[in-house]
Amino acid sequence: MPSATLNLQPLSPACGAEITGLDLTQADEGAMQAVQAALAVHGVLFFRGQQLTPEQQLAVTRRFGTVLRVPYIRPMEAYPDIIAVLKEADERRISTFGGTWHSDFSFLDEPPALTLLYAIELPPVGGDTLWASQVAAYEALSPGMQRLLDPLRCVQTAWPHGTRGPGIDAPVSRSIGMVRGDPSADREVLHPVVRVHPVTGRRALFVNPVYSQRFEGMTEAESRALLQFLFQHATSPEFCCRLRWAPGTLAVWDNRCLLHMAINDYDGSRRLLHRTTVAGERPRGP
Ligand SMILES: O=C(O)CCC(=O)C(=O)O
Repeated sequence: MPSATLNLQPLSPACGAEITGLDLTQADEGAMQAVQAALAVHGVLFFRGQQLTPEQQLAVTRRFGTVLRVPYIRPMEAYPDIIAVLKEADERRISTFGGTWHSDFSFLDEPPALTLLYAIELPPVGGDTLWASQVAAYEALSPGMQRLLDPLRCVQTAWPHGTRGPGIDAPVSRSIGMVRGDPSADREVLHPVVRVHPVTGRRALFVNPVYSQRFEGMTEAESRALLQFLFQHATSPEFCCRLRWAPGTLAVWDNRCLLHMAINDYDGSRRLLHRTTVAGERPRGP
């Protein structure tokens, strides 16, 4: 199945495309190649109308690569490779999982390449998710700023995740079990500020306000102004797309070249999605 036969609708010029009429549990090798090619172009794909049991989601995840069992968040009891992203209707005025711009688990030595998020139960309105292309963000910078950033590395850590940024005053949803004291999360890892994508070869910004702490060899105070500029620049509206979920929507995104965040605007409603991840490689700079 050549890519021309995918029923694909881009959501914004920078990133995101919706695919209809494809049952991922039945897709043949040719269709999966077309999907991989579309993912390289759009960064995040939205497959409407899927019907996935946890086993089927794991099988679909395996079509994209090796399933990664992530640390730090308690998985579903029966499925150690799936996280239930849940906020209950009675969890009001509380921060939600992924409610600040981030790239998934960028504090790991080898952060996940892809994340698959499958919508099961949604608020009648709200609970959308945003993505921002970090290739577009990098390419919009001046040559002088690109030259400054290209050789830099940044300290990434999951500690003290949740104590900085917009969620600072709010307790994290009780429905998400964070495993504190996990040695793979509670430490510092150095990653390039500009990441070269292993498939496309394109350069992308690779810092985020949840996990990126300071530049290598600099203090937090010295790093702050430039990091703040990058966090703000990286999420400019023209680099973004926004998904309105429906039950049965599966989003697949590439953490190597996108940031994302969940919009926490649906107090009083239950929202449940199942999340799996595909293993990635150690980020490489220019
Ligand atoms: O719930 C969402 O929309 C996004 C959750 C998230 O940030 C994640 O799965 O990494």
